This record gives sequence, C-alpha cells and structure tokens, in this order.
Amino acid sequence: MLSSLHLSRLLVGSALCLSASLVGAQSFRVQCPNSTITHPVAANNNSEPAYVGPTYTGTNGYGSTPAHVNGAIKCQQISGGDGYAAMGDGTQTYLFSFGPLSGITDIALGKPGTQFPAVFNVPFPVSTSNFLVPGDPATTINAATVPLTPAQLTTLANYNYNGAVGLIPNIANLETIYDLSESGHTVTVVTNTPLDLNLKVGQQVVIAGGTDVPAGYQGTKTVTAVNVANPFFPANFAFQYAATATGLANVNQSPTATAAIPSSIDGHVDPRQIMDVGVMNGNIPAPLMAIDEDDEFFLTLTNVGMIMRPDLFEQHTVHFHGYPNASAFYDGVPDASVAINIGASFTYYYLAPDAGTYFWHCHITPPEHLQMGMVGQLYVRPRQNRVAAGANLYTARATQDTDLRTACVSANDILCSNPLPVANTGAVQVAGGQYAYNDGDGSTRYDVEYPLQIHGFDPNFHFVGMTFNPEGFADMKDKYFLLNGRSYPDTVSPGPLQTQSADGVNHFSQPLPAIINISAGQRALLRISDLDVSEYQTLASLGIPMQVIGYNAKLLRDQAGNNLYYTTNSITLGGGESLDVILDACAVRGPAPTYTCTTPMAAGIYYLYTPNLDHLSNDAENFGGLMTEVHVN
Ligand SMILES: [Cu+2]
Repeated sequence: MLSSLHLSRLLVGSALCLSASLVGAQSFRVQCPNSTITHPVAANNNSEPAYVGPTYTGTNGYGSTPAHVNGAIKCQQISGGDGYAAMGDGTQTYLFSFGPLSGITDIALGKPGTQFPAVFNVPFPVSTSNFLVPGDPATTINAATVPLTPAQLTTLANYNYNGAVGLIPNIANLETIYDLSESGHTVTVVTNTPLDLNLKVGQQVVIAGGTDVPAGYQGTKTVTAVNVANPFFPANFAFQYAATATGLANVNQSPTATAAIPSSIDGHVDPRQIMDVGVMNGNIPAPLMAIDEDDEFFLTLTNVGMIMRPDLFEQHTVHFHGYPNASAFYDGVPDASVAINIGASFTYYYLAPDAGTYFWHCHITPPEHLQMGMVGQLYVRPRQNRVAAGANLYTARATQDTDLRTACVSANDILCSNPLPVANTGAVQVAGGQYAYNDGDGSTRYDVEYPLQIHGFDPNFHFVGMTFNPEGFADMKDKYFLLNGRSYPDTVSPGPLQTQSADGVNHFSQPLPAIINISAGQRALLRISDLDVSEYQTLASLGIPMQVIGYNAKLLRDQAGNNLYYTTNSITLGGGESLDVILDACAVRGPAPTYTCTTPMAAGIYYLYTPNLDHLSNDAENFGGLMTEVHVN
C-alpha cells in the first residue's frame, strides 16, 4: 500500500514538475537527539538530575550556557491510524486512533511510553528467529486469553523492548578524497562528492590511503567542522578534523585516499517494521505520556494510514491541550501548524514548563477524530520531586523564582499558577518523595499515582465511520462510558485488554486497567481527565473522601498562598478538563510539616463510580459503565 501510494504521489508530482516530486517525497523517520544546547552532555541526559538551582539566572533572554542543567531528554513515537477496541459487553468498536511505536512493553504494562534517549535509540534486536510482527507485543507473548495470566504478564515484562519501532542504523559510507591539507593541527578534507547529510561535528571518520597519503593523516579522527569553504568544490564537499602531527604535506588528487563514515543511529527507520507494528495498533486511550519539568521532549508522530478507510487520506496532528506551548508550529492546530500525510513522520518538540495533568489529541476535524478515539492523557511531574533529600521545600520553591522562565511571583504576575505557600511550614524533602505540584509545603505529596481518563463512545458514530457513511455530528450520544478506555467490569481486569482487529491479529487495544491500589495509610494521586466529546461526566468516591488539589493543571492556591484544597465525594468535569485528586487511605493524619498517618484506614474494596445512573451501563446492557474499584491493601 505504501509503495503504491508513493508511486501515485510521484506520478502526480512528475506531471506537474519533476523536481517538486523529489522535494515532496515523504518518509518515516524518528528524531531523538542524545544532547542539545540546553542538555549538552549526552551521558547526563538519561536520568533526571537533582534540582539544585535555576537553569538561567540572567534578567533577560537566555544565557548561552545553562547555569545548572535541569531535566533530561525524553522521546516517544506514536502511530496515527486505526484499530479496534472491545467494549464492556464484548462489542468491537472501530477506532481512528494513535498507537504506541516506542515503549511498546511499558505501554502494554499500563505505564507511560516516554523514554530516555538510551532506551529510545535502541533498534529491535532483529535475527532470523526474532523480529517484530503485526500485533506485537501481544503476538509474541501469545496473548490468547483475557485477562492475561500471571505467567503471560511476566513474559510481557521480560519482553522488555521499549526502543523506537523501525529504528535501524544508517549504512556505513565510504567517500573518496580529492584533497587533504593541513594548517597548524587542523586538517581540511575535500571529498569528491557532497558530504553525507548525516555527517556531524563530533562523529568519527576513518581516514585511510596508500603510500601517497602521509601516515599523520590516517586513522580514526573526530570531525571538528562540516561544510568548510575550500578552493576546489562547494563547502558541502569538505570537513575538518584535528591531527596530532603538524607540517603534513598537501595531498591532491590521491588515487587511494578515502574517508569512511561508520554506521550509526541517526533516526533512519525500516518502514516494514513501522507498518507491521503500527497498522491497526490503535489504543484507547491514546498512548500515555509523562515528562518532568525542564525536560526537552521529542515526540514523533508516524502516520501509517487507516486500513479500514482507504478512501480517506487523513492527516493527523498532536495538540497538547491546555499546555503552555511556546510555538504555534508544534501546537497541532492545522490552520497554524504542520499536519502530516500518510507515509510520513513528524517530530514535535516540547519544553516541559508547568507541572500538572493535561491531555492531548489529534486536531484534524476534532469532533470526529476525538470521538473516534484519538485522545489521551499526558502529565508533567514537578521539579520538587528532584529536590535533594532533607532540603527545605519552601526554600526550594522560592529558588525557582530566580529563573525568569519558571518564576511565579504573585506580586507581579497575576497569572502565577503556583504561588509560594503563605508561610514556611518547615516541610523538607524525604528521600524519593513525589508531589503533584511545586507546593513548597509538601501538601501534594503522594505514594502512588494513577491516570484516570474518563471517556464516552457513541457506537453508532463509530459504525457509520467504519462503513463509509456520513457521520451524524449533532446526533452524537454516548452509549458506552469508559475509564481508561474500558467499561466496568473490564476496568478492574489486570493487565492489557486485547482485541482482534480486521487483520486477524490480536492487538493490545486498551492497556490501562483502572484499579486503584493503595497501601493502608498511604496517599494515591488520581490524575483525572475528561476526554469526552459530548457529555459532562461525574465520578463519586464511596467511603474515601477525594481531596481536590489541582484543576486544569493549576495548583488550587490563591495568590496570597493559601491552599484552597477541598474535600468532596464527587467531581464533575466537562470534556477537556482535568483535576488532581488525592485519595487518602488514612483515617487520622497529623499536621504539617510531616502529615504522619496515625490511624490507617481498614483494608477493603471501595468504589469509584458515576452517580449519573444512566452512565452505569454498556449500551443495551444494564450494569457496567463508568465504575472501578479502589483496593486499600
Ligand atoms: Cu487525526
């Protein structure tokens, strides 16, 4: 399908203009740099460094070098295409959807698919007996049962491939050399062909030649400059490196001199692996993403096409909803940014600015693509998680105000979303402490966190969407009510839920269970987002009060620093809204700054369910819908 598509594009292109067809050619590709200007040391970008001070301390603009390197680099690849999901009554529903094309094991285990470069930039270890096949990882672990058996869940965990699907090394490249010359220790190499586009400063090249090439030129060298002006050819024929020996004689038109550029990982992909794994691998909700404040996030969207709707040439985009994006270019709104066609990839760039719970979706014909399934959650963890153990949280929060980019001072910023607390409570970071926000008083600390995505489906809209009929936008009416893409009782099935798609292969279509497990005395953060297109959704907690601490990715605190958290037994959200809620499995908790639990709650099973009773159903089936269990263990 892909090749015929390319062919038709080339034919159309050549009819108009031959060169335009070449420029217009698209392809799959991933991007995940190991280092950047603000994260310059590759070896430091595969873990989150401790937060010890502001990235920049200047009073305007950015300095050239960060004072402290904060955050790391994260990468993820997703497919845009179609797939199927299974509803609570067993009905298969057709989706327009995003699926995982990296972190495929983590996603299937219900975790975010976001990875450090050291994990993402790893090709699948292909051999004659080991290769990616349609439906992976469900196919390889032979996931014939629902839910998976404990042994299958172990096999899934051991599968453990989380790199970018399709990634293959760039082929080695050998170029003949026209001229070698030295000035001081700097050698300029002019080759006979334009340089490999991927040759970069810092890369290794092997210079070799016969007796006509002085030994001082030869060996493995590190490129110090590319695109160097020279007397012979255009600049893109030449590069430089540093030699140990000086005074080397000029070599011109050598019959033997060569520059060998070894194979390397630079984002090239094998489209077969992408199509095998990406086609019909739709997930609902869309793949989970999680980044830390100060991270640079490279998200590659690869459009694999919708097999069930070959009449459509749908573009897809990624829009981070409610997220403070610096540039419209990466915002995904098609009128103001890039949208890619079938057979192409596009890498979005984000700098993680404010902690909180957000969601993301495709922004092409939003009512249609969202209803059909192209929507999921993302969240940003706060800097406060990385404060050193024992450090005062109020002081650490105040330090963030010395960085212009992260400053949040109510006195001169009425939009400050995360003011300092009204007083220093003396709360300190405990080793490994995790928080929902940069609270400065430890009040948003939690022990476990759960994404809880509320959603609804109109099966009629999905059916006409699959069968080439006009969709009734104004008639949309939810009949299935979903938590993390599943209706009760599927919400409490452990492990990934799978669906056989039209390709005859099982795919992990709904990886996220919605069982909340809390140890008695501990606190769970529920990151609740409403992904619904047509309805308000209400969720009630029976037996454990919900403490609401954040709304639409903003800490609930007034500009004077008073916490406005409130305790309730139900919350209501419209589509596109999010809430951060703490469920506390502690009956009696001590005061600030330690909030020690003195009387844990009794172990047992509690319920999260919707009090909109018509939403407790799976289409024609009574009982089901928007409900899950909270297990206090
Ligand atoms: Cu779309």
